[in-house]
Amino acid sequence: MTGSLAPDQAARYERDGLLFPLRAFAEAEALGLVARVADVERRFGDRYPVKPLLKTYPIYLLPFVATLMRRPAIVDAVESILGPDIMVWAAEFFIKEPNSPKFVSWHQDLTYWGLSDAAEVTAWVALSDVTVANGCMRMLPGSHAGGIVPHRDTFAPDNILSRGQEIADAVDESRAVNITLRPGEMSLHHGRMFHASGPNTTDARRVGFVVRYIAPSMRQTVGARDYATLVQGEDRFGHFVTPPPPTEEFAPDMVELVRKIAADTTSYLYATADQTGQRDAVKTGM
Ligand SMILES: O=C(O)CCC(=O)C(=O)O
Repeated sequence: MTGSLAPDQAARYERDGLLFPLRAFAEAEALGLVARVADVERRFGDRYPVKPLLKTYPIYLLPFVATLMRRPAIVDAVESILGPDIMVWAAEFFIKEPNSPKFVSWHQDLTYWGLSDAAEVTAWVALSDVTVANGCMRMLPGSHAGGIVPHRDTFAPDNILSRGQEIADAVDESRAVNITLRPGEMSLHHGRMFHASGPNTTDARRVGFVVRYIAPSMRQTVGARDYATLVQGEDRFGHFVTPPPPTEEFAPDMVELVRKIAADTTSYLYATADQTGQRDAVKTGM
């Protein structure tokens, strides 16, 4: 396999379903991005529900995000796992506000995405310092090796996940690893990895830049249409619609496009939801 991971790192990823810490950005750049995200919120917050949009569709609204997801330090590591042809299915800013009770319950990412296979890897890049106290992710090494286990929806108010989904059976947390990261470091995790994260008990924001990379052979099996952007190599399948990259911040036509994408993706993200009333507001706030 090509890419930047050393053979022992690639073997560890295959065995554990996770790998960290790897350097994605310099520390100063990562901290600068925390400020940049806050600046976007300040400038557009009176016109758009910026926070949910940063959580769901920043790659279509902010040119700098469309650039960040192509950074060789990230994509080259992903290449060692997915091979040379790589698309971005989604990217999001995962923010936990200071002293926030918001948490993420134990779940497996691929449970609700309607994708045909497991050729997916998440790069979770810490922009701020990410610690146990501010709600780092916790993962269960090796849990990716089984299938998708049953989940149930809770729609718990403090759960950040779109439907408050959680693994239905008890998770053996005694084996969990805390994914603590310095600004600019990243972890990689498999789409079937059992993972969760706790509240932010500190006075500072916890900010993660999270990119979901897939192989172009993946397909949407539940929704009618799905979206992804080629960031390296070739797409020999054409399974995804590729929107144009954003050329300016929050361009009105791209905001419209995001509304359409949100409507399309809601059909698979909530296809089996126990409650459906909160859908659109939960996803984009629009
Ligand atoms: O950022 C978090 O706390 C959780 C992120 C997560 O669940 C994911 O990236 O799959």
